[in-house]
Amino acid sequence: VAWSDQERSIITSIFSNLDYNDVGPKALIRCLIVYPWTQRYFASFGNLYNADAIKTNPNIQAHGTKVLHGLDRAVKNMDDIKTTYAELSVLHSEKLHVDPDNFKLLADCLTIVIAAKMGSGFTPEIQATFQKFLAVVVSALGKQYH
Ligand code: HEG
Repeated sequence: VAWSDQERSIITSIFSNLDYNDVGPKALIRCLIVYPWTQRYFASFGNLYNADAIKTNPNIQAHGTKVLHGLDRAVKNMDDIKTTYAELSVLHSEKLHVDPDNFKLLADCLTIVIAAKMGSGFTPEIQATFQKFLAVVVSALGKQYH
């Protein structure tokens, strides 16, 4: 995947202005509520009984922040995202048995949360770059499935 200087600066700028503790949980919470079948992987996280329970579950909040920080590795290694995520892909495939279709769902929820935060600053050009970045991440996370 080739990245222009403009795309690199857009991605760096989005992540350097990100409130991880707010955006990470919001994206994961949205994914679990909008696509309830994604809840099945979090059975050990406690009460996910309804939207309120999901929103206030501290394990979900902590995990949302952790997943968002997981994207830092892609930001720092934009030229080799596939290798960067090889191990994480194996973990999601062989240990967690997460259906890889779900990566796209979480990525879309993250885009929506960031769009809502950036408002009119989330221009079509910025959306194009952000979605390209997430598409590469989603593909890399799915690479070790067979
Ligand atoms: Mg995954 C663990 C990142 C999507 C379910 N996820 C993790 C971990 C990271 C991560 C960094 C911790 C790994 C470790 O402990 O070594 N996850 C990550 C990214 C993305 C993603 C970057 C996509 C953008 N994860 C994802 C999706 C699901 C899921 C879509 C399920 C719907 N992840 C999952 C579970 C765990 C992790 C169940 C283990 C949680 C735990 O038991 O603590």
